Order: sequence, then structure tokens, then C-alpha cells
Amino acid sequence: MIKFPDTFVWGASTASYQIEGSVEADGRAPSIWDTFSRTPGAVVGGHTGDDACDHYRRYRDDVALMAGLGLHAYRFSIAWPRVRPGGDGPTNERGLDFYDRLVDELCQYGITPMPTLYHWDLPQALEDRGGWANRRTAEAFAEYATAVHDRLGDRVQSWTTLNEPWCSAYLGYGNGVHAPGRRDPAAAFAAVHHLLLAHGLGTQALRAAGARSVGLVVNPVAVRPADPASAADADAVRLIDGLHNRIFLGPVLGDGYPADVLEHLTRLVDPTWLGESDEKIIAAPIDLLGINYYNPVYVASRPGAPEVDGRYPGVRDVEFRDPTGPTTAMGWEIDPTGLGELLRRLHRDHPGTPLWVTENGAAFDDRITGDHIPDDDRVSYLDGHLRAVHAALSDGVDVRGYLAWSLLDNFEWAEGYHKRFGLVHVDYRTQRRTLKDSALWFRSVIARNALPSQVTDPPA
Ligand code: IFM
Repeated sequence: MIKFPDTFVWGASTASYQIEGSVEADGRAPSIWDTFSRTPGAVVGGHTGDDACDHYRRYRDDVALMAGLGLHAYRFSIAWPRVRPGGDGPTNERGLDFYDRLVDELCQYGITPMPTLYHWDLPQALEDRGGWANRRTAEAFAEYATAVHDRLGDRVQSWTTLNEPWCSAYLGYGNGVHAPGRRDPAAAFAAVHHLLLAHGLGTQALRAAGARSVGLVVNPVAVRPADPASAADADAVRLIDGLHNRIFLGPVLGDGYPADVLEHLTRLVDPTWLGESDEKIIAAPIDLLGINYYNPVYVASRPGAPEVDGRYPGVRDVEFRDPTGPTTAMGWEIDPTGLGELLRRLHRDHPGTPLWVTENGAAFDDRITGDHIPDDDRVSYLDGHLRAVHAALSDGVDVRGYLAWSLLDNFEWAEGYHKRFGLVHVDYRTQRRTLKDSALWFRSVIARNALPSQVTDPPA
């Protein structure tokens, strides 16, 4: 048996727009994802989050499911457009009522609520005023954070501000595959900064309101050279690592923007958005850093290669290599060593910041056999990554918990409902939930607080 520490926290994650549905209920206003998903061609199959998993109405059953799995914690996100439909301005108490009920339900079962305040559903009203490219959005975020804390702070101890600001900035404003679908390098870098500022201002606001534990969730990627012996590939790694990882980690963890990253971006844009004391605000101390990990990437130097799309604005002469090993249904390479590598690196470079794996999981084309969903591929994915977490723990890395992505199959953004990440299968026609084998396996891991000696061990 591979035992985890007694205090280790087991849980699962979801996000508001991906599961809630009821997009017009109780005064919610449209978010950028409501608008974007209605744009022809933006989302596979023309899917929207209108119904999603109907969690807004079925949350009680879903919390009972979590309790059945033995989850200690549940990470969900709060929909800003439910709470502040105009982005700023008056609070919609009916929107907060939902999260109030959800938190009560979780507490009844002894499940720790771990809300994330922003998981990509920006109120459309704010986007209409420039969205994350506008500094005002960062200030509005802090005001919204205070409003949520005022209502839930008596029961919620652990908060995270943003989920994966890399995706919000670069996919939303750089290459436009996510809402709001803009393709503008200047807006993408402004968005990076304003998201970081929102994190800093939000952290200050939550602390001022009395929050005990505040952190941020990032999606660092393990960037590797196609040829480990090539100096040019090492430079490509440094560039991509800078634009993906260090541009967020540096400012948040007190080291400011890395010089090479600033040099790259000032070649493209004039960072007029960089206010004098911003880096100090962004570096507000945090109590936890959430890591969402799925796959590593391999890059090579290739002179003459065209500009990588707006995911990495201004990057030329660099090629992303196709995975050579097994992949998930997303086409993402399966390699748990990347998770271990990142956990060790963060622990080494930023000692003293407790780490959480706030998302990890895989989409596969699940087969349904009667009432049974034998998703061995997902079990093996989770098992491999948990072994990597355990090995990092054994090396002294301070990892406090593991939250699987995702509790339920859900709206996978630009991929619509085709990609299924859930431990629990959702039949979108009937909204029936069915535990996959991975859920049964995860339940037994939690119950034993240990991994079986072999992946194939049957669930307890
Ligand atoms: O579904 C997303 C989630 O919203 C953020 N992290 C990655 C997941 C899988 O793509």
C-alpha cells in the first residue's frame, strides 16, 4: 500500500458555467461564455452551458454523490454574473442564495467548500467595457470578492481567486479559442496583468474581510526540449516557460515579472498598464498555490517556423512537437512525471507555499455497458498521477491535497459536451448520473488513504 499523510485532503473540482445550467435563473446576467457559445463555429456542436449538468437545481443530489464517494473537499466556482449581474454595482442576493444553500449542504456532510471566485465566466457587461484588458475589471473583481465573502465567509475558510489565468488571457484574448474570442496580443498581455492585479486586489479584499486562507490556481506546464542536448531547444523552452509559467509565478510569488519575459513583451506592446505599485499588490502573500496539471509539452527551435498562434504572442521560430506517447481524448500526452517535476520545482523555487493539486484528470471516450462504465484508462491515468504526487510528498514537497477533475462530465468549453472528464457519467438527455469505475476506484483510494499496490486491484 502506498499511504498518504493522515491530513491529506481528497476531493474533486468543477466550475460554474461547466455544470450549473439555469443561466437565466434568479437574476443571473449573461457571461462572456453565454455570448461566445452562441457565436457560430465557436463551440463544437454549437453546444452551450444553458443546461449543462443542471447542477443549479440538482446540487443536493450532487452533494450526496460527493458524500458517497467520501470526498473531504469540493472545489467549485462562483458565477460572478449571478452575484453581480452588471459586473460591478449592486449585488444580486438571489444569486448568492444558491451558493449559500450549496455551502450549507456541503457543511452538513462535513465536506469542506473550496470556492474559486473566477473560473472564466466574466459578466458580459464588463467585457463590453473592455473585459480583462481594462484595469477597472480588476477592481470590480475585488468588490465582487468582498460581496461573496460577506455572505459565505462564516462557513468558507479556504478561497482561491482565479482559475488558470493563462487560459483567460491567452486563449480568451490571444488566440480567441475561448471567450471572449479576441485575437489581439496587446489585449492578451494587458489581460495577464489585470488578472494578476485582480488576484492581488482580491486577496487583499478577502483578507480585510477576515478570510483565513487565500490562494490562486494556475496551470503550469512542464515544458521540455525536443532534443535535451540542443542549446537552441533550451532557449525555446525558456521562452515558452517564461510566457506560460514564470509570467504568473514570478509576480505572485514575490519575484516580479521576469526580465526576459518583460523584454519579450515590450518588443510587442507598450505595457502602459503596468502601474507603479502593481507588483507589490500582486505579491500579496498567499496561503496556497493550486496546480492544475494535465500534460507536458515538447518544444524545438525551428528557424523560419511561423508565429505560434496567439497562445504565445510574438513567438516565432519555435515548434510544438506532437505527442509521441499515449494521449487522452483531448490529444494530450499522458505523462505523470510532468506533475512530479512541477511540484518539485515549485517547492524548490518557492519554499513555504503549500501546494494543492486542484485539478488533474483525463477525458476518454467512455463506453457504457448496461449500467457499467469500465473506464480503466482513466483509473490508470489517475493512479499514475497520484503515484507522482506521493513520490513528491516522499521527497518532502508540501502537497496538501488532490482534487480530481472532474466530479461530473461537463461542458468542456470549446469542445462542448463531447469530451468527458467526469468520475461520474452524466446522461445529458435525462441528467442521470452513473458512477464510472474510476469513481469507485477513487472512493476506495480515499477510504484507504492509500493507493493499491497495483492499479488493477479491485475497488474495496
Ligand atoms: O475543463 C477544464 C477546466 O475548466 C480548467 N482546467 C482544465 C479542464 C480540462 O480542460
